[in-house]
Amino acid sequence: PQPIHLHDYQPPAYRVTHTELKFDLSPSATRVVARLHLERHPDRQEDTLPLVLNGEHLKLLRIAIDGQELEAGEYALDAGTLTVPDVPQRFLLDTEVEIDPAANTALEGLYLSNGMFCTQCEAEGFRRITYYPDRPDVMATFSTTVIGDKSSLPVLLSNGNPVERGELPNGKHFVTWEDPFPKPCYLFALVAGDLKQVEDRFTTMSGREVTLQIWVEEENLDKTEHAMASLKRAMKWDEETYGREYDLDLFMIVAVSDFNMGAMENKGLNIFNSAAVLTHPLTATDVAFQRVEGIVAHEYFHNWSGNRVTCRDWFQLSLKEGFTVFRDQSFSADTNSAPVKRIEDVSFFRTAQFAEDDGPTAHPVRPDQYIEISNFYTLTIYEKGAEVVRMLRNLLGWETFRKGTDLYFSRFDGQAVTIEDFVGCMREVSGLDLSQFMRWYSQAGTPEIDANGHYDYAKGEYHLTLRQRTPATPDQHEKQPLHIPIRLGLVGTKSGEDLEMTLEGDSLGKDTVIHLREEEQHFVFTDIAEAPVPSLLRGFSAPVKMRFPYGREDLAFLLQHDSDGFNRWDAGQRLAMLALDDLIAAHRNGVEKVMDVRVVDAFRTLLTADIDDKAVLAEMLTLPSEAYIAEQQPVVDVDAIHAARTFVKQSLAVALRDEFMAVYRDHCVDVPYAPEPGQIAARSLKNVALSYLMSIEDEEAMALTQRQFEDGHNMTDVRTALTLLTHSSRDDLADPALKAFGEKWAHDSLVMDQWFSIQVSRPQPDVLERLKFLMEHPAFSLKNPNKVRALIGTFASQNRVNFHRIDGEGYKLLTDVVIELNRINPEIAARIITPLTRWQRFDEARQALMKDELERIRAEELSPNLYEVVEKALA
Ligand code: BAL
Ligand code: ZN
Repeated sequence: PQPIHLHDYQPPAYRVTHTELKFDLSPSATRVVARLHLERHPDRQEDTLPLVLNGEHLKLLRIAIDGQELEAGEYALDAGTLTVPDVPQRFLLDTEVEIDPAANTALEGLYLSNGMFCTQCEAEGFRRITYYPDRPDVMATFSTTVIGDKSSLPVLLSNGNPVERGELPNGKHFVTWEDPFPKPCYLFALVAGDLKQVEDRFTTMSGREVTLQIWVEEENLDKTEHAMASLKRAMKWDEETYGREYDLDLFMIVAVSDFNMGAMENKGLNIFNSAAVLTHPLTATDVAFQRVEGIVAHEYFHNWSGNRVTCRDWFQLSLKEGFTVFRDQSFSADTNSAPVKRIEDVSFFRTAQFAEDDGPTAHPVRPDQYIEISNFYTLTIYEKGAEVVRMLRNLLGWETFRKGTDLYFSRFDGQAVTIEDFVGCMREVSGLDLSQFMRWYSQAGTPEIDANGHYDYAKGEYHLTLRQRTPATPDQHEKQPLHIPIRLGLVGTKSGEDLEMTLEGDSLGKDTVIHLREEEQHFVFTDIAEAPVPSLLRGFSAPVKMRFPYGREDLAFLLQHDSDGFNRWDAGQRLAMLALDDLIAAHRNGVEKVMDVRVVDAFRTLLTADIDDKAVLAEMLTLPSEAYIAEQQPVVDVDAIHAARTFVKQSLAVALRDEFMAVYRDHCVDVPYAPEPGQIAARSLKNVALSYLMSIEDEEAMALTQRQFEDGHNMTDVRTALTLLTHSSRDDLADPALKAFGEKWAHDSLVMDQWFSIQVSRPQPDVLERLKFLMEHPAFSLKNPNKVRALIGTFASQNRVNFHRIDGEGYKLLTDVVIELNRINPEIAARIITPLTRWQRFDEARQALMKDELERIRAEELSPNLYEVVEKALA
């Protein structure tokens, strides 16, 4: 397969103004009749241009132009295209194809999930439905008729509004849907099945009534309430925050069990992975409730940032995804605890996106080439893209940024545009020169800032030097300096307060942003009355690694005094990291491990201080994850990291046993479950405390954990308890609990996913055998992406000590699965392989084992998805 390049972009030769589709559904032989209203693109008036349409896995039955049937020699077919050399300037193209949804295990295009028909067309799935110019800059209105068996498929859905329905011979019926908003085909959707709905209404800001429907299988009707409430909150928030109103009379969400992504923003008919929409207190954790709220909002927000204004080409993917993630993050921050949302997002970002930037598939927020676009639904496009939009918001200030988004939505409504168009609006409304800022979109890799500072007592000045450098990434060896906004404060060591800052005569207040544009810059803050500790990169004001030679006392001081909640948390993480570094070294050198008392003291202060935001406190008490610690090491030593982290956790539990116990007992919420911030905070705090106590297998804690499991008040508490039991050495307690849980929830696929994850994340060495055994479990299937993620994904990405076993058995297992998935579902195969592609980060023995497995994959006949990833990994 050959890469596609951004610089080769050309407008399409022909565009579609209107698309008429008729589906006659049948599991193995669905007929799709398409009539495309085509015309030559005004910018492509070269003499002769063939009509080239995309199409894959289609059986062409008929083709006609303006009613004239084409003979065999008048068009050409290959595995990916249909070419008609000679067509008029404006014409009607009729085709009829047959497709096989039942055989479609890739879950792209039209496929069957649990007996229902559904679609996934982003990015390039529509070409598996009919011949079409499958690219986002071809936008058409759609009219879709769906025909199906009335008894097995009573519900027939597509985009827009239903305009006609009726009975047909042979027990069939039909519904016709009209979508008046021009859209690219990646936003097309169809669902047909035996579904039930819950319905609600929303009155928009201009007073229009919108019907809201969530369609699910009957047994899931009691799991839709939270998604519906989230949807209504999101609709209101987008009106109040961005002035965006919903535009159709009907908004539908459908839950499906087999889905590659989390969800999909098809116009008026969002299709969701059931895991991203269904919740019930007894089956979903607090984390799942919050995730559902965020994803429902994300897909809804796409109606403007993605659908009304879409991407010109797939290189611009972050135009809609980065912006929409920024919007959903802001919504969740406004709806829940803003500091905790930021901590969670950054904690995840610094672990996973930094690792992506540091690996063989590193790419810019706007890539300049790809082989398979579905490999680019990445943390860089989504999360780093969101950080770039966040920086823009901060550079412009909210009000000017909002003027920019208003301009963007009005100027480009109904169009397919580029990142320049978006940033151009921001430049226009602010007058700022954003030319250097644009490098954030084109330059891959994580910038590293080395900061140094000193206080000049005689002059009362604080001198801060910042140096930036972005390490080379596989396709980009030379890097340019970026425009990096750094929010900071100077915290007085005597007063514990933020100090007033003056820079070059300008009074900046106690919290300000300085702009690093050069490779190295020197900042002198004058009139600083006392020696400060700098609090740098407050709120994670730019997606960079900030290094400063903080001493442990400095960090303990910031942990107590920093006025920025995010940096207070970060100071705690840095302090724990220093202790962990020492212990990792001790483990490697076979030296006795000694716990740093400063960390113990800092934790004691946290546990006994009266901190209002319990959710932030829970985050502060959470040690950096093994994955995050690994990110900080030059060569990852999984065993030393695991041993050091376990030692810190156990030492804290021994030293602060009574404090943890008091926190646990004080935060047992005894009220009916609600996914509201106060309750969620209390549950997370008490469960963090319990996990410390269980790390030393405290007898009383063991009994409390068992009781928490048996009480079964809500899935958050039950899952925590079951995880702690399963991860303890007490198989005599864990095994009966796992058995009881597995039997109780055998009927609930999403709960069984949790049951799988809990078992394969346990640190004991028997986990590989357990995993193999679970792969034979009737509830497991390689065809279901959620199952693959729960069992294989959890093991490979979260059970680091066992996946990286020195006998290579963990690598072998993942490789075997990837090879099978290559045939079943290439998109999932190319994702699940990720941990194996990071071989450069490990010792030589593991590197060799991992590369051998990658070679074993390379020897297979690979899908373009895996080909691209494996070639990069082995380059
Ligand atoms: N557009 C793909 C799924 C999402 O990001 O919403
Ligand atoms: Zn999205």
